[in-house]
Amino acid sequence: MKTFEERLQEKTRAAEAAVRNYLPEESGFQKNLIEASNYSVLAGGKRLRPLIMQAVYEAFGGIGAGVEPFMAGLEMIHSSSLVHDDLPCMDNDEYRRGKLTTWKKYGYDMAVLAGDDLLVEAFAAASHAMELGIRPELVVKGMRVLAQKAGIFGMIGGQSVDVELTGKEVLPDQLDFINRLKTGALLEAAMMIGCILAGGSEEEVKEMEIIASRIGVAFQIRDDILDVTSTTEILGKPVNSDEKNQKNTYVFLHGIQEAEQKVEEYSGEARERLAKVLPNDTFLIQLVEWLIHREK
Ligand code: GRG
Repeated sequence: MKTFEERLQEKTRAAEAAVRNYLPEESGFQKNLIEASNYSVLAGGKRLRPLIMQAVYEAFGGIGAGVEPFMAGLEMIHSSSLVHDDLPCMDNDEYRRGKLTTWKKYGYDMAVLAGDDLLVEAFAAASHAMELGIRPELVVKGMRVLAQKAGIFGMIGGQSVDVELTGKEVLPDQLDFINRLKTGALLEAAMMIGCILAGGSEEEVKEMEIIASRIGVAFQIRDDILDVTSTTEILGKPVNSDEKNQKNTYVFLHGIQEAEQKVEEYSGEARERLAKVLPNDTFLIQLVEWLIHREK
């Protein structure tokens, strides 16, 4: 019997391979832009979103490679958000994952274009699911969720409120909204799409959305805690970045102790719901536990 760590490593490797499979060749007059895009995706990263998508797909009985194009697409969208998040007009960060951020390495202009490129190439990648045996109506459904969770009702919408409220007083409801959309929405996409492509019912997809939203908020609060308790060496990016950027975080509003309690509360609810909807799956429950106790 494999340990959780062995299964996690195996699934991370599978996610890594799926992502690499859909990256374009670096050639042509636009080679520099393609290099900048690929650099952003290949700079490291835990590959959480694609590995969660695949784990949910398998937990709902999905088999085969049909989920892989969506795994790659989702990771491209995640990478595009990190590229834009690091830009001088946003967080103005020079390091991520222990490497220079895309704009520091390729310039502000190329980084804006790389973020745009990854955002649209994600949908081109996802469309390949049709050739890999996923029914066309499920591919369209998956692509709709991908767009909705990335767009104004998802990650980009959450980021816009975060940007507007930076340096201003924020209400607890507003902060929850930001965390749920900015960070939670892509995790919702991961779990919902895994379920959709495996042929899950409307109710099951809805339940995945709720579970992922709780995991997403817990994940973001853990991120905020790490920003004040970890080190640059471990995180691969500057610590105390939220304070520098006058970011409203759960830690800033409520303190570390309450933030820790909130992480436990949200992740506990996610674990309970998972145990009900997927009683035979232990990996996802262990993954939630690992995610919220992660050190980077
Ligand atoms: C792409 C048009 C376009 C806009 C982007 C900047 C932006 C809009 C959104 C920001 C969203 C964001 C960066 C949220 C933070 C989410 C978060 C906690 C990311 C860290 O995720 P990990 O830990 O990172 O999975 P790794 O490095 O492991 O991939």
